[in-house]
Amino acid sequence: MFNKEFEAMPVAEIKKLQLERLKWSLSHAYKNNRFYARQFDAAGFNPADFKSLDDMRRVPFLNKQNMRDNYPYGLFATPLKDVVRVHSSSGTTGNATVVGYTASDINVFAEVVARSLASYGATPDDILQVAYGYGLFTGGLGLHYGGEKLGCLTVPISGGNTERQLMLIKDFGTSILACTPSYALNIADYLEKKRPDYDMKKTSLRIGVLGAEPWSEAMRGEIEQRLGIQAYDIYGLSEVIGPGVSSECEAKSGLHVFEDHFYVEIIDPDTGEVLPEGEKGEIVYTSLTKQACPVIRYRSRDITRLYRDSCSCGRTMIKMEKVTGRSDDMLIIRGVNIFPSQIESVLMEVEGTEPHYQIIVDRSGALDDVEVKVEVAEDLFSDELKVLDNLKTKIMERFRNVLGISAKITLVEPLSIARSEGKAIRVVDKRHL
Ligand code: DLL
Repeated sequence: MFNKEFEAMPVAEIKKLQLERLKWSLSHAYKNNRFYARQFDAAGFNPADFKSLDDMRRVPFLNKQNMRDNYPYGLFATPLKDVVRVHSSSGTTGNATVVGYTASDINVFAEVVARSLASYGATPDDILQVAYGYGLFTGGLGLHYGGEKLGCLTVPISGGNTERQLMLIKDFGTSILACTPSYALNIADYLEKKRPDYDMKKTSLRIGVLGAEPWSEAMRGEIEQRLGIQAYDIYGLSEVIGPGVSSECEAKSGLHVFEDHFYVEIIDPDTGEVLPEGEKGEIVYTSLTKQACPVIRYRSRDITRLYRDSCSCGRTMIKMEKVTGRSDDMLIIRGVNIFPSQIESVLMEVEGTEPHYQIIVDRSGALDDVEVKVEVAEDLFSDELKVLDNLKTKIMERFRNVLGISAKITLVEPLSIARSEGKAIRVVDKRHL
């Protein structure tokens, strides 16, 4: 264990610590951030009256829209001079959510990732190849700082370029690969098709640190078998810190939430009612130690269950089940979070398109493919092919630049997308995750 004092703390003590830290975090947000002050006042909640964990029910929720409305720095609770880094999720437009970190927040971030790595059996002897994207996404730098904190030799290769990933695994003697599960499968496909001479089982690679998107037990089995590694789940979200909010251990039976830094509740996504331990619902997060960007009762939209068992690893921290679904329509495409509404607003900015479209997500091989069918204005459709081709390229470029995804664009005739009497079916997800 990287930090036994906390990871194996008796449950009663964890709860005591959480209560103390909640008092601090709630009053920090209230005193130092205008948005929280207004929210709490409107709900008639004063952190000074916060006496027990049950009082959490009186604290108002925070949602993604609140974060967007406060773009970029409106949810910061420290002066900008104390903020040393920002990350961001979902799109590169003004709709993105921006999160800030003080030096102490970065330290906590590195600590929870180091704990995660240690829980898969990583040690300072390991060589960690970080194939999550570096940049505003929390995956690359998050794993990087965690790897260094644990003392691993950390290789900042970032995502993509499979041939180079394979070369470094061999040349550097990489023992741990951190990437999305779909990229891990993509590597397996690549080896099969293009590099039958490369035997991953003969390399030093032994562990996969996989997350940032939902993946099933079946996928785990396939990755482990085809790459000859142990594959572990790492979970997190930028709003709360990034990767390392929770992590599997060698037992592979749920993810321990690092409860000394994050307070978790499960609510009914329709009513907001807190559900008893063990029931499935939406997981809600409150940060306990974050300075720059405290999150208070953040509605993640991720659906899971919380439970305590006596885990064979010795950790006492509560477990969450693998996240397999969301209570909103957010799509995760090759690790990039996208809402259909963002696709719609990109389309609507392009002249010649109609507000009728359908997003089809599928998986060919290991990676996600997106096709967007868009109806084209009547007068354009009868135009020459070149005009339509130009339109297609324009939409594709907008998708790449604004949303960060490559999509196949199919222009279709007016009225050819089925009209529905109720809600339009905007997304057809064929991935069966
Ligand atoms: O995906 C942080 C991360 C990076 C996690 C690298 C793990 C590894 P966001 O881009 O803000 O942050 O996306 C957060 O992704 O609310 C979940 O819906 C989904 N997600 C993240 N990890 C998992 C996982 C990063 N292990 C959103 N299983 C979250 C299922 C996951 N879903």
